[in-house]
Amino acid sequence: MAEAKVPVVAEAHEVDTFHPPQKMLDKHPSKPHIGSIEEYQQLYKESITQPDQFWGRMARELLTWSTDFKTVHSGSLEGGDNAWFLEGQLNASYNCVDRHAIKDPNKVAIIYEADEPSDGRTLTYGELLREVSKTAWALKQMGVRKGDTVAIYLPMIPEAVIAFLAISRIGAIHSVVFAGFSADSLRDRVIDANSKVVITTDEGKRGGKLIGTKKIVDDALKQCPDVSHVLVYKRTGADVPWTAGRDYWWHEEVEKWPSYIAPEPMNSEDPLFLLYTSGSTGKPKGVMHTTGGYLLGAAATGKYVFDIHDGDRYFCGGDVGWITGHTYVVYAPLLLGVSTVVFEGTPAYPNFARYWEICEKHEVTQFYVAPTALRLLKRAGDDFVKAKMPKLRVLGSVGEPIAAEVWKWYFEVVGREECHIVDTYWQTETGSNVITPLAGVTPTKPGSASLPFFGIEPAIIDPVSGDEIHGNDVEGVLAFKQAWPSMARTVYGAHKRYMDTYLNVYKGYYFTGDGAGRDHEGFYWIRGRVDDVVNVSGHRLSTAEIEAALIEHHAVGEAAVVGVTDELTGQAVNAFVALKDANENIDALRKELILQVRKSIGPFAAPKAVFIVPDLPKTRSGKIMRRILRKILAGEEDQLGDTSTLSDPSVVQKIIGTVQESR
Ligand code: 6R9
Repeated sequence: MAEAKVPVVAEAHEVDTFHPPQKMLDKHPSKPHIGSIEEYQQLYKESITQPDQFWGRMARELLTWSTDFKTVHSGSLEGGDNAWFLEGQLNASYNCVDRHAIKDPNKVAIIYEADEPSDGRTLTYGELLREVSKTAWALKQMGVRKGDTVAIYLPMIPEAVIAFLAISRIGAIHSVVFAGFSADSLRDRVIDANSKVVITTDEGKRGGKLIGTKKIVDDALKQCPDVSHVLVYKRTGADVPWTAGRDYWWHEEVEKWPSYIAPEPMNSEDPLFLLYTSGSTGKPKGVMHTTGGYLLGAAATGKYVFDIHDGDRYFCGGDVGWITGHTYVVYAPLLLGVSTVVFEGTPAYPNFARYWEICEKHEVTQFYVAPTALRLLKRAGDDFVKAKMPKLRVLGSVGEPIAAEVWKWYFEVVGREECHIVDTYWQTETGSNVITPLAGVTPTKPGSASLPFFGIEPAIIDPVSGDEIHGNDVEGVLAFKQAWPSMARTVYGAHKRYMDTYLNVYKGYYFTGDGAGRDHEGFYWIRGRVDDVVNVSGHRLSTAEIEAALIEHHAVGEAAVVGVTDELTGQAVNAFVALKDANENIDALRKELILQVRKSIGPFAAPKAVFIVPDLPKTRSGKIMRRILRKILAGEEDQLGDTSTLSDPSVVQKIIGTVQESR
């Protein structure tokens, strides 16, 4: 194998380089797991040149196996058949719960911070084991067997975590659908994953508002004849419609069962979960993660990126409906046996101090959130950041690039220069952080995700030639050269799509879909997606999916959706729509189209602006030129380039007119 390129580390004298603050090290309960950047470089080198040795050791150190593995890794990126820890057997819920409950059943596992600040509670590891077991029995009783898929449509309550672990305890596969998705989206995901059981609540409660989760499930299931049971947790006590023989109350079911059920030993490569994510085509992909490799990625990044130590209280503000919640609300902290905060509310309720009050109240040690929330809180003003957070050591950022001024606000105002900022780059498909600083170790530059995690060998590729660009100070698209344990194994039911999206684009590499630069010191700077994916408030959306939703409206002939820069949400969705018939009431129609997207996908995907135009800019072969629309929205009409290849170049002026009129 080729000599590993160990990233060069920034010199101390550079103005824009921040080192782990001394005050963070002073308040550390012991010391960071990794002693120095040199130690990181040494371990990194081992992880790339001797991955089997490195990951074999990590897997035995961080996870408990009921049967040890013999083969660390097999398969290749070309073949798309990567497998880790073959012959090994383990159970996710045993690793997250039992092994800690046996040691200290009274240790707090879950800190539930309810929407109303006064309503929370805590669950110990002992209680979690009992709850998970009872729920696992209830699911078994409903006919769920090893290998079956169970859908979760739940708000951020402890029962969501219990559901994850109960499902994995009996060897079933969880498929979580974010509780902000519409009935149509839920239906599609339930059908695609073949889920037989759905777990939900009567209602959800978020930011003082009620969400009719059960009603949405009822709507979705009208077209899901294969769902036999719905398990409903009573969150608010609202009166909800009931389908006898299909719907069961959580509290009534679980109380029938014993407080222990043995965990099912699973093969390392057995699927642990599916999580649907958006790509460049209209149909969401069911990204599949397997047991051993995924759990190892979660545990290893929890330990080294966030520097989690025994006794820590970890607070990730992500929702369990997205990958960030899967890996960093549930798996990483529980695998490492610390307390995880499950927060039901929003950063703005009852006011903008909520996050920091939670950090103070529960003596949070690591806090992790998306820049979109930080932008909102920065704008609300520093007066809201009054809470005392003396235990806080690590502040994480995830989901989108963080602007330097937001980074600095996080560091100075929230962290009081006593915390290490970790800007963690990763994806649903990577399972866990892949380019990221290690807390207490890696020097950081605001806006850069810094250096690769263990086992990740980044490559910058020239998108035109498809060749890797070596050396520093280079720009291109980001790919990885080597397989890593927590990488997605397939797209459920569509392995060819998996190959074509990630592994066949550049042979021998995993393609991320992001543009990136590597600076003169080997630090990585993520530039954003190069495909038709937009990132709104850290939510990953497909423009094609939104277009498909718009076209469902009877009045729409054609639609084109683009992402535009937005101060608050990072990017915002803008839609251009050409009508079948010009005689429509434009204002009413705009509202209907926004509703259409809310209904087809969910409120978070709703376009911020809808432009009704006579036609879309298309090439003679009919391909929509979204690039031109982006330029017009950015006010760069003078940089449209050659428009003579359009089938009707005159539409451009008309679109410019419509956009300008609306401003
Ligand atoms: C974890 C998550 C993945 C996409 C990814 C990239 C963007 C994530 C980032 C970041 C810049 C970071 N992204 N982390 N961009 N800096 N630290 O968000 O997963 O929802 O699958 O989105 O998010 O564009 O490709 P997912």
